[in-house]
Amino acid sequence: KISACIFDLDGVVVDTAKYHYIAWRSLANELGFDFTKEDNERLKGVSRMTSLDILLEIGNVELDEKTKLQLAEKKNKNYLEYILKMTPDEILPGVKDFFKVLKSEGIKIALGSASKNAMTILKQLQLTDYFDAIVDGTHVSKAKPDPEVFLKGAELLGFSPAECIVFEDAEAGVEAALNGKMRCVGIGSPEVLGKANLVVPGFVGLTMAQLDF
Ligand code: B16
Ligand code: MG
Repeated sequence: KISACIFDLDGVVVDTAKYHYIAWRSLANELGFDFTKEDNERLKGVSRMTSLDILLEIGNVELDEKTKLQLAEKKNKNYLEYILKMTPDEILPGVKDFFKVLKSEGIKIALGSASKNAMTILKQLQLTDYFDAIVDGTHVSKAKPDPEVFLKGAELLGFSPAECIVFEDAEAGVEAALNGKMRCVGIGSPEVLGKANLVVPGFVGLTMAQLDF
């Protein structure tokens, strides 16, 4: 039985990865090295500070904590410029219809995102009201693949992990769901998300019957 669906944000509800990429690449260029789209794949689902560590490792740059915090803030300021221009048109195909189906079936909806900008993004997309519970990067101390973010979502809704299904686009996120003893639908390619109970390319045409696993 499904009582709740918990959604990752970046890569599941909206493609913010492209804006993260622009902002991280601009920081890398300022520091004197290149940052490719492939490099950017490594940052999906990863927290802001860990993303910066990965970026600096790629550029072979070592910095003290204070400078790192300043750079992370600089990147986020740049990223926010793009986020604040987002409109509901950028909601990924099929997501809103799927939310409506869940609502009509009485299934609760929660957010489980690593992003500290999640509230801003949901507001830009005019999706805030669909969520019965929101857990984001400001509420958790342990990053995915730790299940904290999803367990908190389930707890806020008052359901056990077995009653929840998580939707994730990142490998670490799929692992987080499974570590929390939740079922998981991978949004993306089976090569990357093979551990999920079901992998689909997106929400278009996804039916409740498919979630019966
Ligand atoms: P912020 P998700 C994650 O969101 C992104 O996938 C990841 O690339 C990003 O570094 C992280 O949020 C932190 O984002 O800098 O906005 O706090 O996929 O867990 O929704
Ligand atoms: Mg994601």
